[in-house]
Amino acid sequence: MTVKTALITGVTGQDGAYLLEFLLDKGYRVFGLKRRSSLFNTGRIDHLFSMERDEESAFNYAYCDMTDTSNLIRLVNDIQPDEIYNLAAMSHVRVSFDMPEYTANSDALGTLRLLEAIRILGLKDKTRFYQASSSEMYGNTIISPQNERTPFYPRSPYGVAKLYAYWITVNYREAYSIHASNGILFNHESPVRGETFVTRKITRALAGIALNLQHTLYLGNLDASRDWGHARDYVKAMWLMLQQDQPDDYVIATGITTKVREFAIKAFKVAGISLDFRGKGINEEGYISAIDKDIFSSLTGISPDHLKVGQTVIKIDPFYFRPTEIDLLVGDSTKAREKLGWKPEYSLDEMIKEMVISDINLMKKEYYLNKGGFNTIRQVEDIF
Ligand code: NAP
Ligand code: G4F
Repeated sequence: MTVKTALITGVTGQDGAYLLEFLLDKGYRVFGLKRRSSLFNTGRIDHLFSMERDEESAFNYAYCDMTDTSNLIRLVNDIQPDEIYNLAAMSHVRVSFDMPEYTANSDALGTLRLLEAIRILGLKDKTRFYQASSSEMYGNTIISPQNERTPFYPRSPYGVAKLYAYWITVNYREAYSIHASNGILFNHESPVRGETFVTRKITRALAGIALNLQHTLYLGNLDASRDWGHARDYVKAMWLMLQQDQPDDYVIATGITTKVREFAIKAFKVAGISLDFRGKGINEEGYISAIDKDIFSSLTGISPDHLKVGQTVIKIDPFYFRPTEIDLLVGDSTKAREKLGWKPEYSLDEMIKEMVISDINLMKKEYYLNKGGFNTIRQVEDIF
């Protein structure tokens, strides 16, 4: 049996880590592209990398940036991949308002550079291409739920850059017959989600509050609704798209949308803390309305004596509002379910529980490693 070779850009990110594990399980040889950074940035994938120098490893990585055309072409030529999964991106919507040009360069032109590599190197009949497109492209659409035929109306520099990447992928498919597919993925999360996305920010802050290491979680728009799935389910859909005879574009979503406020209520509930909300607008706050001591103690290993009913734990900080917001996203993944046979396995509640337990365990470890120094715990409100 011939072993397939895959190239993953963004292998150090959330999806890169889950996809790498998935492809290695399937017997692939995988090359991951990672950026040079002054600190280790491979925490999500270290367990998959062989530490033995003389061992023929199924997973190798090379340094590359999506803005570095010559290096991308050289690497695609060296690796001659059967499949490319283009996951690398400046993926934070709020940050894209601060770094619009860089976002366009890496997310939009970066995709073009990879497609050009396939074309210039004459790999169109060998290399299949997956583009990490995003539900952010739907933006302000009034149509709900969104499917493959819903018109796009992006609302951020990130969404606009992703829209270019989407269309250039379609164009290279039609113009040069490259097997290139777009996965239009709705939000997907996990215990290794970046700490500044709202779900992980909530579960991480909850862990801090439960362990008496943090007092308040500052959030932006509590009314935004998102269709949240689990990254482990979503990387399977990426692979399925590249196994089809014909390339195509697919929406990947759960079909269920939930407000940020509701996500926070569900997360705190896992730790036995009931949350309620009072006040309006920027004065709205989340407070503890009840505590189930048994659930709390069995999860954290400590008593909840430091928490009081009535105590405010969530406040609004307008800093987290976006110049243009997307109020509601919910996807219709009928096409993927029918053509790919894909469906999500995780429920939202299962995913939230996994994230909360993971963050409580992680924070306990971090706390003890830091010998209890309060200031050494990174405060989530200090970052986006
Ligand atoms: P993520 O955790 O932010 O990972 C992004 C990856 O891209 C990281 O490995 C990052 O490297 C790398 N990267 C960023 N800029 C780069 C550059 N200029 N050159 C090379 N590498 C670069 O994102 P994710 O959640 O895994 O998402 C994966 C992809 O799917 C992204 O393209 C994202 O836009 C898209 N997407 C995500 C979702 C979602 O809900 N998660 C939904 C739809 C689409 P470092 O580790 O060094 O930062
Ligand atoms: O978690 P978020 O930052 O994710 P967002 O903006 O939906 O983008 C994510 O999903 C996209 C798919 O649709 C991906 F393409 C993209 O790469 C990324 O993975 O914010 C979700 C919602 C927003 O409406 C935001 O305004 O939560 C709201 N929110 C409220 N308070 C907050 C906060 N978001 C963040 N990051 N931080 C807050 O304090």
